[in-house]
Amino acid sequence: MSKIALITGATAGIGEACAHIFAENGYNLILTGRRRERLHALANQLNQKYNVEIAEAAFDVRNKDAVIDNLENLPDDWKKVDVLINNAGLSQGLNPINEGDVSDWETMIDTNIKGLLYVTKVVSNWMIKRKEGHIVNLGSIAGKETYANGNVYCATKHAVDSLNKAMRIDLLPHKIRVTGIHPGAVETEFSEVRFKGDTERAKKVYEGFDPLTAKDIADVIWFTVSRPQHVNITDLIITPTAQANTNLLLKGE
Ligand code: NDP
Ligand code: 8X3
Repeated sequence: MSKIALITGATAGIGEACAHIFAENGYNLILTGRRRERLHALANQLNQKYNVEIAEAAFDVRNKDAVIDNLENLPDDWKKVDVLINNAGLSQGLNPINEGDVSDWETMIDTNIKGLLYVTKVVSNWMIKRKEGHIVNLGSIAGKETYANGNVYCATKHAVDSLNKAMRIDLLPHKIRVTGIHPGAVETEFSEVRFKGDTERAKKVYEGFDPLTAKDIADVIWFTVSRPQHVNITDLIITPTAQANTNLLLKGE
């Protein structure tokens, strides 16, 4: 039986790029995200290209009951998940803390922290039964540093960094590998989502330098997962060459 990877947020960006590279390497996939039609289109595309099986589960990671229902209702064979990629996440807004929109804060906290926890609780228990598995958590350079107006997004990614360490400790007895991936600027739909559909503003974020692509990050994730079983890559920060940290990005050279 082929290995299985469950990818949250597979409808765009890094999650979608992971779906491609894992399918290329023969993994059967459980693809999740809210946009059902995108999941379906991706599954069709991968089915045509690769000899793999794909399960689609459209749900919002913020909805605890929907997470549990969708995952627990998968057929038993699909619960033998080898790799969980906790990728679904987003940023909303870029304002000083006193001007922040409380509903944006709640969206980020509910998605990036609570959603990741709901999925992890279900899938880690499946892995524990089999005494194997690998969990990859998408943190961010924003989880290692804090930048102006990034306040709550940075806080959620610091929480992911902490949970990544916690999972490594708590799941150690069960031989589950846990890896934190912390990208800098990756050109995806991320800034479009942050700026709520303002594509002009989003485009400007990536002007004047070569940003990372979703595939750059998916390649690194695949590298961590494809190491021999006794090797765990605990934590990686990946930036564009033009980026030293969250405050120092060389544009227009
Ligand atoms: P995209 O916006 O391109 O993709 C985000 C994915 O997350 C989409 O598939 C989206 O699916 C899914 N998602 C968002 N909210 C929910 C939700 N409530 N329920 C289920 N799925 C959800 O962004 P990226 O690919 O760039 O981001 C992926 C991860 O990488 C995020 O955790 C992000 O914080 C992190 N990251 C991104 C960086 C960047 O510069 N781009 C840098 C560092 C980290 P749908 O809308 O269909 O639900
Ligand atoms: C996304 C990278 O620097 O825009 O996590 O927050 S940043």
